[in-house]
Amino acid sequence: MGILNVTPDSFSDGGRYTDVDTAVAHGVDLHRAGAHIVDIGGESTRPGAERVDAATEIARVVPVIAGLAAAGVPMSIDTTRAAVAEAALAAGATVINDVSGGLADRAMAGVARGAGCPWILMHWRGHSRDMNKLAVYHDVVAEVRDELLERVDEAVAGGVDPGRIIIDPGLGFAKNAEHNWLLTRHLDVLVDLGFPVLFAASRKTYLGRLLAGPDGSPRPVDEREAATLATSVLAVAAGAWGVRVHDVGGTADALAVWRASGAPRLAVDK
Ligand code: PMM
Repeated sequence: MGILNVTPDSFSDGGRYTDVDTAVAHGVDLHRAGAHIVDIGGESTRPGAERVDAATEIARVVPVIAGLAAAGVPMSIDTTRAAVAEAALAAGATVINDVSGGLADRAMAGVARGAGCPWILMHWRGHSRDMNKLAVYHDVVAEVRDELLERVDEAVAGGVDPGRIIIDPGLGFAKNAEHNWLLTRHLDVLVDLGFPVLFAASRKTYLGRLLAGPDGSPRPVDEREAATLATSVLAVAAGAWGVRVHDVGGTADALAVWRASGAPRLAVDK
């Protein structure tokens, strides 16, 4: 899954693709580089981000989705709002990527049911403004698993086909670096639930901290690519269904190496 944020303020690509033609051209490039899905977002979810209204989000994403649909590019809409998802699906997106797992807008289940489309349910505890103080767990892996299963149960109770549900641990969303590493190490716990698992570590803050310079300053966002590739290979080797990344070409190359090696799924200690 290739990332295309049409926002002025996303942490990595914010501000780069606010012009429709540039955004469409980049989406086509991501698809050509090997993305099976291009994920279009119109609201930044970086920690501390302020919200925009639904009309602004729709105005940002719909022209880009229409342009990419005309070019034959498969897309997901990265939104927590049912109205935005509906507008995006009408414009040509075919997957809902909901970082709130249906919690932010209870009308989302109806949209997913009505469209019969895949719905990515990410683990989430609250909007970006508040999420750092929600990063409190006794056992992050078990709690993320159980809270994701609650989201799945509610979606299915709302009439959504379980065969259309994809789950995601939500790295960095109400999670600190240690939580992210534990979820990576024990990704098999989510994989074993039987739903496809999406893993989205690309360029996130905890990688910048891991690679901090001698003065303690985090590695800049655009110098976290090699680390991102390593997380993607680890995730796919652990059974992830997909990875959500900025550098699609590099990821495709890294995964080609993993496939050619014939390496078995990683044996993770339980
Ligand atoms: N992370 C971001 C945005 N959307 N969607 C899913 N399913 N999982 C994620 O972890 C996720 C997401 C934030 O990263 P960005 O600013 O690079 O888009």
